Amino acid sequence: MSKLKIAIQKNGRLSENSLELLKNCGIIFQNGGGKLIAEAHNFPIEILFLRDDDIPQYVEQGIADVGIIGENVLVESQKTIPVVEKLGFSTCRLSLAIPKNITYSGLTYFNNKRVATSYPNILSHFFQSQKINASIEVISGSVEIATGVGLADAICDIVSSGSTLLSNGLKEVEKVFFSQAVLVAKALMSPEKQNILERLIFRIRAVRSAKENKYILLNAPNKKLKKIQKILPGMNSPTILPLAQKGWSSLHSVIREDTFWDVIDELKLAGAEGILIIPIEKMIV
Ligand code: PRT
Ligand code: ZN
Repeated sequence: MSKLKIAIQKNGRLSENSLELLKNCGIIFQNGGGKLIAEAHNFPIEILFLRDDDIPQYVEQGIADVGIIGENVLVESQKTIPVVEKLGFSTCRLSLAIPKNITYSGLTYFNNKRVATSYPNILSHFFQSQKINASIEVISGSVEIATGVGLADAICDIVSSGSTLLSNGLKEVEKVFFSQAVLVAKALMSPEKQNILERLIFRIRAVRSAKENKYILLNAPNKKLKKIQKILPGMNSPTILPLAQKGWSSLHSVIREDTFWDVIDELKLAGAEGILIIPIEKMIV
């Protein structure tokens, strides 16, 4: 029976989340001891541990069938491999930054300037689209020190919290590209592998929906239920069960985690009591 080969980052900012995603999908495998390949015990999948920059090539050449990488690495690689699912973790942006004591006058500031980056393809595409004529200095690491040592007037690098820029005396002035981890797949796959991939994506979606949603239980007097239902943007109509106490009911529903904090006060005002919020293990919609 054929197995789907998935390439994930061996060691770095994508590794932990990639491993956790597979684990939450119920896929069990032995990891560690510097192994480069692991086989899952309970799902037809083989895991290849690679440097993230190598993953697009492995997938393009079909050595791996699918891979998890940042969109920044995918777009920079210029490989035409399709994204089959966005994964929502390792979010970051590629930004232009300049020394913080320089007054920024807008994008034209970059005309005739030297910009250091490890992302020459994304950056030159951006400059072209904005009709900016800058020279790009390609360096592979420690980009944030390039202005300090006189290699460049500005940098274009990955930003997440922004603290690396700050501690290097730089300020973010333009956001060039937004990135998150994505699942990429080779263009042509056997029907058998395609089927495994679809099963994997199904599980990934169930894991992600579960993370984004919470199960909510609350008690309320029957006469207040209508109002409470209006406040709750549940996935379907809520379940309402009578309580032992006459005239009261328990209401169960699913709520998005990010909207919960917005509606909690409203719910209490509307008469909800004993509100419980419970994590969902998996959610099939
Ligand atoms: O060894 P390998 O080649 O596999 O890994 P790598 O060193 O090339 O990449 P790695 O592990 O650093 O990052 C992998 C991916 O994580 C990137 O391609 C991005 O898609 C994503 N990601 C998310 C980040 C960050 N956040 C991030 N903050 N990648 C890098 N950074 C770095 C950035 O380069 C800068 O030095 O963190 C610093 C900025 O962070 P803040 O929080 O101070 O702004
Ligand atoms: Zn890398």
